[in-house]
Amino acid sequence: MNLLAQACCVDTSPLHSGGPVDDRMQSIYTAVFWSSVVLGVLVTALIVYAAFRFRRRHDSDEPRQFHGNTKLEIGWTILPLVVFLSLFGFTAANMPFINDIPKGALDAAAAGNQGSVVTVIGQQFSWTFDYGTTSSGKRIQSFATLYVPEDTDTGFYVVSTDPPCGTNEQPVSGAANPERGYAQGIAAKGCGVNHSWYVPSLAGQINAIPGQVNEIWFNARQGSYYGQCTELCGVGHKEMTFTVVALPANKFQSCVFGSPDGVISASSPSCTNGGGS
Ligand SMILES: [Cu+2]
Repeated sequence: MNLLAQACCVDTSPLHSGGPVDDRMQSIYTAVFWSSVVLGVLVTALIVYAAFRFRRRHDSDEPRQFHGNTKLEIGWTILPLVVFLSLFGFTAANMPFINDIPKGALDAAAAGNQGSVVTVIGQQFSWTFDYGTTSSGKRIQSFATLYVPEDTDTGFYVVSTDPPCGTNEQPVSGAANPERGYAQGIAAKGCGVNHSWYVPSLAGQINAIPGQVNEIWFNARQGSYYGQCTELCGVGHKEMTFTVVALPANKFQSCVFGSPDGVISASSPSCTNGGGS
C-alpha cells in the first residue's frame, strides 16, 4: 500500500533536480549515459558489420587478418582513451562544486543568515531537524519535515543518536560555531546506529554515524522534495522518510523562528508553499 502510494505520487528521481548541486550531478550523469549509449551502439554495429563482412565463406578460406594494422590499433587505443579522459576531466571539474561546502554555509553568524545551518539527527526510526535555539534557549526542531530558505546555500551537520542519549544535548565548548558545537555534543555521546541521509533531487547521500559529525550542503529552489534513509538501520528503516520544504526567505523565517516557544506548526500557512504565494 505504502509502496503503491509512493509509486504514484512521490518524485524520487534524481533526474528531477531541485537545485544547483543536483544540476551538476545530473550533467555528469547525462554525459556518462549518452557517451555509453553512443559507444555501445557503435561497438555493436562494428561487431555485427565485421562478423558479416569478414566472415569465412568457404572451409578452405582464411578470414582476413588485421594483426599488424597500425592505423586500426592506434585508433582503438586513442579513441577510448580520449572518451575516458574527457569524462574524467568533466567529473573532476564538477567535484569541487558538489563536495566543497560554500564559505559560511556551516556557520550561520558568518553567513549572516539565521537558519541556513541545520543539524540533521538520525534516530531509530525518524529524522529530527534542529535549527538552533530561541532567545530563551529552547531548541527549535521539526520532525520528518525539513524547512530551508529557497535559493540559499544551506549547510547540514549530520549526526546519529538514540535513547538514552537525546536531541537536546549540550553543545561542546570550543567548537568553531554554536551549530557545530551542538552537533558535536550529540556525536560525543556515541549513541545510535548508522543511517544515511539522502534527498535525491537536491544532493548526494551522507551517512549519519554515531560519534561523528558529517557535513553536506545544498541550495534548493522553491518546492517540496522527497528524502529517505538509505542505510538499512533496523526493522523500522522504511519509516525513515522525510520531506524537504524550500520556502521563500520571509516565510521560512516566520515558519521556523516565528514562534516564541520554538514550536514549528506544519499546518501554518507560513510553513507551506500552497496558496499562490
Ligand atoms: Cu535508516
